[in-house]
Amino acid sequence: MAAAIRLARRNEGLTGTNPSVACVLVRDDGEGAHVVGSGVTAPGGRPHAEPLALAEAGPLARGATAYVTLEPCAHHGRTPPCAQTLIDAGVARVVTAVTDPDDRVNEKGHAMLRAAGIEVEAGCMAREAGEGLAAYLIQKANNRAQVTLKLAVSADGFIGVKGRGQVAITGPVARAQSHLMRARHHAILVGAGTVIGDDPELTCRLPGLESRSPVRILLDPNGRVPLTAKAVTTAGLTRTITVLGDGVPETHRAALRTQGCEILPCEIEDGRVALPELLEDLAAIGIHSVLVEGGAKTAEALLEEGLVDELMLFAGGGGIGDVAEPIASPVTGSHLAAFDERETLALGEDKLTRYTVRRRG
Ligand code: AOF
Ligand code: ZN
Repeated sequence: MAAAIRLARRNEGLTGTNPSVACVLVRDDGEGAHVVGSGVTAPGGRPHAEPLALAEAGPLARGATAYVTLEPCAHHGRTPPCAQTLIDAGVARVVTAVTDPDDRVNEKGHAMLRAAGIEVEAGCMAREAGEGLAAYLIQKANNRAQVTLKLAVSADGFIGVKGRGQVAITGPVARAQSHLMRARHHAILVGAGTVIGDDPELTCRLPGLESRSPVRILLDPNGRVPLTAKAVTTAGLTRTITVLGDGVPETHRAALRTQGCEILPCEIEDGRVALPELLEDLAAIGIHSVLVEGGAKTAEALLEEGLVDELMLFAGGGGIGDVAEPIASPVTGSHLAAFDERETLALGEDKLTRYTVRRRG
């Protein structure tokens, strides 16, 4: 199952509204267990993982064990149900991690397999697989996009310096890791202040993964982002959505559209974008995961409203606070108390600690 969970990560962000699921087929003919086929949900969401793994295994699927990160589907879509495909291939045992909350499935896949005499073991490594499926599960349960908040914090507790644009806090290995995070999300989101101050490109620039740049979402309730911002001028190359309040004049909207930006209207609360509604609107247009990269106010608002599902804290080795106006990290101890610490990675001179929110109920 651990191998299947790793394989599923490969197409994260590429499968549209369908989750990226993986299936690994293992058999043991007395000489030790070995993999005879594996598959991951194809880009765009179809084919599903199971038929791909079964096609690779061919006749060797008969009598094998299938490890699947999500319960096999039970519905007739464009293809027959995966549970039926596994039955027809003669698989002996099916081990799954997460039950599919889709109404058309939700234990029906498991039931179909059991009714056909297949041994089913559900819930194997459910937590680990659930982290990879978080965008799908949160959209199903809460009807909103999943939120990962990424912050780079200096050794003295700051995330930047006012008026100084992009300040180097972490090194090249951490930067590569953050670009990998971009590739795995449907969208990357920043506030207007970050666009104005840093003029970031917000693309994935890892060699070979350039095509996996996520959609860019610019929160700009008052229409402050200049038409000369890189994220606007390159909207023809990378899909860019500007989130605007009602008060933004039509001339500015038209100019953004001419540059290739899409416009998403938003509700405003206390002068700021109403975030829960925005995340619902994003889910409704098929954007199920959002990586938030700045700035401090957007991060703080998401934390305060309990909308952060995963927190990625990069810790730089050096200090930057020895200047006039350093910007303090918005993450407080009481915010952190709502999260479970998962792991810490060493990335060159820097560290990355990953936290996931403790689910209520
Ligand atoms: C699987 N294996 O690899 C995936 C599954 O529109 P369809 O027909 O592709 O169905 C989408 C649903 O299929 C989706 O909501 C989820 O329930 C399931 N995803 N199931 O057996 C897979 N990606
Ligand atoms: Zn399926």
